[in-house]
Amino acid sequence: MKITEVKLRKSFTSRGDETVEATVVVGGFSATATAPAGASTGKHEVVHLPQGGANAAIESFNTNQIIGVEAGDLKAVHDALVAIDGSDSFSRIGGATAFAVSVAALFAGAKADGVPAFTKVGLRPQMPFPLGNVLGGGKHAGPGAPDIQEFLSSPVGAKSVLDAVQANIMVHRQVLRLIEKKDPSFAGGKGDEGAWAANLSNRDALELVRTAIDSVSKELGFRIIMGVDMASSSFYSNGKYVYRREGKSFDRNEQLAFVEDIIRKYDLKYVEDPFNEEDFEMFAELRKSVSSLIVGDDLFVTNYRRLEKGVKIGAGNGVILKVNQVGTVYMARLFAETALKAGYTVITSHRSGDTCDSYLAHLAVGFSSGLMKSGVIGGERMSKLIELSRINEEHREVSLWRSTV
Ligand code: 2PG
Ligand code: MG
Repeated sequence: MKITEVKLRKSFTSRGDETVEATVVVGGFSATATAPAGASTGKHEVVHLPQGGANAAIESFNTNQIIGVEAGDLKAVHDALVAIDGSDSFSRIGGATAFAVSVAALFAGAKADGVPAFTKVGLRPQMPFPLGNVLGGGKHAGPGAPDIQEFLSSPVGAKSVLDAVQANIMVHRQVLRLIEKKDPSFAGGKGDEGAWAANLSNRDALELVRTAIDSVSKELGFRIIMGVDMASSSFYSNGKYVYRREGKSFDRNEQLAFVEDIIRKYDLKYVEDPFNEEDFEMFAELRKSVSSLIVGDDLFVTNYRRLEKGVKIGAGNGVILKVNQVGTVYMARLFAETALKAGYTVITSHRSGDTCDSYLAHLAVGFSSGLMKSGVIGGERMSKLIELSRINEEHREVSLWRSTV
């Protein structure tokens, strides 16, 4: 069915950043989506908003150019957005506007057709396990916190999404207990995504999360894997990885040795952005030496052309998929197709500044993801997790990812 109306509004993310909300109407059905925004953004992402912010983005958007476009045709919606902007960098209307319209169109189209939104992505649906950060640092927390941005937990041995959500909540609580034991003056601070922001070194943080995960896993009797998002481009400067909190800096070979060491020592099954966003070769090196998921976020920025370059040399074996890095669901689907064809695991992800929208769950299932990265607690995180659990309950025919690590 065709788009009959598009309304745009200025809105805000959980961090208070300006963003754009779109309501797309298809016949008598409408859907609304609001764009999230990152803090540790990749250099090659489309720009969130143009100069002048949300108001400028909305003013430059000619809604007439998208009326009449087939809502469920991802490519047609993408092409209309490119035509309105003048380029696929969305520098005039902002990636936020492209994102909001593209996602709302998919949902309105699904409602009009009376089918679950995840089926509209057009790939083989798969139920991902939640992957959430229980302890944080880097750009998501203050200066006393670890340099590594996210310490992650994923209950891949759980029987259902709901059990996995609960297990991650238990790990998050156990992490608090262990922090308080170490530092009785801990004031309970959290970073942008609800992960604890404590005054800990990287190694102490790794040790602590390992202990928390092991105890919850033992209590529940199923497997919970541990991971990190190093977001290392955010502390890479002049050819060095600068660990400010620890007063150390590593060249790329020392960084490789450090990452290999923590993977082995703390049994990390998931490592995101261990190297700078231009260093495809090092992602390939690490991939050869370990069996964990080595995941590119800032490296690939949901751009299938960058991924094709990575696939050629075996850079990593997993990809973060964030629709707002590239603007439209259509571009993200090209990316997911490229990843799946090359045998990479897709991890569909929230942003550190997000909203209470729950569409991420449908996108994660639709993109055939192994994991959905969306935090552990907080309203804007829980909305996605609970929606994923609803889909899991209502669509038993969609099987849960079988962990490859
Ligand atoms: C990341 C994300 C989400 P941001 O680096 O993976 O956790 O952070 O949205 O700030 O880029
Ligand atoms: Mg990341």
